[in-house]
Amino acid sequence: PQTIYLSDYKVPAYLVDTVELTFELFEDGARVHSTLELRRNPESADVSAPLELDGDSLKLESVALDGAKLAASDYEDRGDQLVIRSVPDQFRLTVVTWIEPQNNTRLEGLYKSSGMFCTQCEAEGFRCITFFPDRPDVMARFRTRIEANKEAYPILLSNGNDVEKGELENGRHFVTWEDPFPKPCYLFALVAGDLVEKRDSFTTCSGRDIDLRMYVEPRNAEKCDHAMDSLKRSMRWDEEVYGREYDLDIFMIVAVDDFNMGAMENKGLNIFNSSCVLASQETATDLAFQRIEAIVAHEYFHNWSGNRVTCRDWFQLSLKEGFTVFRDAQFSADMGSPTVKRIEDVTLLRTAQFAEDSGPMAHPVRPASYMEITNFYTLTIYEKGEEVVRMIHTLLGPDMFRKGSDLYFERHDGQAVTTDDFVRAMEDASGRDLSQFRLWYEQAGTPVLTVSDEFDAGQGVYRLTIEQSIPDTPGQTNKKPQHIPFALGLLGQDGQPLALQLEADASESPIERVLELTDASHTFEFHGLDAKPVPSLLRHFSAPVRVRYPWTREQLLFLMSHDPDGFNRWDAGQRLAVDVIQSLVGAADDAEVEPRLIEAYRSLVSDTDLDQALVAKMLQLPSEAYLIELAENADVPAIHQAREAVLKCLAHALRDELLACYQRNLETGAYEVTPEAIARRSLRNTALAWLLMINDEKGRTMAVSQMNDADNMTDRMGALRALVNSDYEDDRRQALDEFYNSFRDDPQVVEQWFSVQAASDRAGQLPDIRKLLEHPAFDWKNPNKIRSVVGAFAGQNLAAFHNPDGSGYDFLADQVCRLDDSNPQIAARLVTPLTRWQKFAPAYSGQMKSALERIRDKEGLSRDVYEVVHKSLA
Ligand code: HT7
Ligand code: ZN
Repeated sequence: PQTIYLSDYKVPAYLVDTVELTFELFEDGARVHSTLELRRNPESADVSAPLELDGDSLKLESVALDGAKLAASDYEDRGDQLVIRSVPDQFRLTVVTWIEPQNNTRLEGLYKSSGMFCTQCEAEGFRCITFFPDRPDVMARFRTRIEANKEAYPILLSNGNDVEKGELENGRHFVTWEDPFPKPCYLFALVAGDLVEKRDSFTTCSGRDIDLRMYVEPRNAEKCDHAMDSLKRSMRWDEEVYGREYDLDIFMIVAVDDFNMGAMENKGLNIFNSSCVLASQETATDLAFQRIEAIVAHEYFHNWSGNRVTCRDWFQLSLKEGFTVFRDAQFSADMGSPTVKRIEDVTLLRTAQFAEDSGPMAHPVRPASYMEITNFYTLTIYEKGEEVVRMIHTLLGPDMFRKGSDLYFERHDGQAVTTDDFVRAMEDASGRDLSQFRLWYEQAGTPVLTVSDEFDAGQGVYRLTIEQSIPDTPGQTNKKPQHIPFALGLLGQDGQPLALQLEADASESPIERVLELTDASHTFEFHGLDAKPVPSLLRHFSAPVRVRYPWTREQLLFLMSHDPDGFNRWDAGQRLAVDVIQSLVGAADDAEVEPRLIEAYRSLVSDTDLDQALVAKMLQLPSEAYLIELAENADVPAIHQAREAVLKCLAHALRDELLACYQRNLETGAYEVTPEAIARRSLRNTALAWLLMINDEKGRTMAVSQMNDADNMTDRMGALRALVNSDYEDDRRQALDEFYNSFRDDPQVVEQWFSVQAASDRAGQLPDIRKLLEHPAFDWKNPNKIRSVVGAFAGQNLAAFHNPDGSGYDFLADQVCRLDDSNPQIAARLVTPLTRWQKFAPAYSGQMKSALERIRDKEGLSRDVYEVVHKSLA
């Protein structure tokens, strides 16, 4: 496959002003008539360039130029391109293609899901519908007519406003949609199906009434309220916090079961994976409720950060994704607890993005090259991209940041731009120089900050030295120092925050500062101190970096109970738990667990004064995935064992407190999705899980009755998960059977049922996983089912996946090869756990590498999987 380079970017040779599409939808395929008004781009240097339109899996039926049908010799159909050498400066081109949505298992372009037609065009799916300059810097106005059988497809949707509808012969009907906003073709969408409509409305800040509509399969009609409420909250928030008003008269959301990712921000017609939009108290967990709110917000926010201002090319993907993730994170923080939201985001970043950034697929937030763009919808583009925007926010402060975002939207409305344009708007609005900061977009790898300190008692000066280095990543060495905002505070021996008096800035002594690191090494001197303070470093995780500081366990325990920054309190607890678990890896079974850790957890479980949502987070031990990320030559079964030993030791020692915690947090009133209620459910389900880890009989009785009596999925799933992860085999089997029988008709719940087993080292050994793949509810064409079994096994059931006999790796390689033909995007994502082979102890890494080599040698390997596997083996 060919590599595409950012440095080769050229403006498009032709622009498209308008697109008129007619879709004739049938059971055995679809005919697409496309009429484009094209003209040469005056900005293109190539004045005699042929017209080249992208295509993929299209059957070309005819081509006409300004109404005259072209002979086959007038154009060249290369399969992936339609080339017409001789065209006037301005012309109308009509192309008719035949496609087969019913056979489209890649789920790119137009495809069928549960009997409905739907589309996914980002990044390069539009070329699977018709020949077109499929690149985001070609923006056109779309008019779309959809024709289909009325009984089977009563609902026909596309972007914009419906301007015409009517009956046709043979029981068919049509609807025409017009989108007044020019857009790139990746934002095009079409849906046709037998769907129920849920309506609501929203009055914008300028008094316009927007028609809000959700379309779902009839069986999901009662699962729309949460998404609709989330949408209205998002619309209001974007007006209040960013001054962004919605622009069309209609905003539509459609739920589809078969979808490669979470959702898609098509203009005025967002399409969602059912699992990311449908919720009811009985079927969705708190986590799902929160995720739905965040994703609905994310897609809605794209209307400005992505649609009104879009990307010039796909190297700029983080322009829209990083900024929009930042916006949705701010929104979620405002809707719930900012500290808890930050903890969740940093957990993901440190566990998964740091792993990506130190692995063979490491790439900058603005990559310089790619083979297959769908491989670049990564944690680096999204999550690290968010952190980069967050750092700009930290450096500029909220008011200047808002000025910068206003300027960005005003300056670039209707344009396709670059990350550099974004940074320039921030600079121009604030007067700050962000030239060094731009390196965050260019250099891959997670910076390492090595911190050392000393106290000069004679002068009362505390000296803090911070050195930065950025590790080599594929294709990048000898990196330059980056501009890093480093928030910190100092605590006195009594736990009180100290005034931070820097010599250079003696007039001010705040208790928290954001230091700006720009050189390879800095030393900061804090004056006026009586004794050596305890540093609280990188508060709020003010930059996506690793901090190395020789923490003592005393310091961490101190910070855990005194740091006024909730995030750093949690982080101190995590560091302490990591230290304790690491010290037990490979140790004897009866090795002592740090008693001070047990006492710290005892205070936490019994603490009713601290924010209970924070307590619930602090009680979670660092995950196996995070422990692996921190390790060199990771031995997963040994890490698993050490972590479990700590967990069991805590559960034994704190049994009484856990029982009390469970009782204290039992629900009394009606089910609510508020931060307080979520924290209560989290605490009692953590208590339950721990009690079952030690086969506590009382815990077992509580779990069985909670499983039967729960009025919501969080509690039912909490009890099921606890039983599944216990040694009570009969209860486990019975609970799983009962759960399945109660929810067998609900695909979103069945997915949860699959993943709770696949992720469990008790219920998800390889023979169990194979049985799940044979289960009647499993479907190889449905990405959610694949993720809930194969993805959960390889990504969460780490001890089973890393079975020393290599069977887990072979299994994954088999599934990747199997999926490579039908859905290469999903296949390429599933490979991820194998790509990290160099992280593991030799007994594992050799076998992981062999599994990758076997995938590499598969005949007809897709470009998607080829890129991931070859880069991993390079
Ligand atoms: N912008 C959307 C990206 C997306 C996507 C990309 C590749 C293949 C399938 C896809 N479905 C959606 C999602 C988002 O970030 O909002
Ligand atoms: Zn997005």
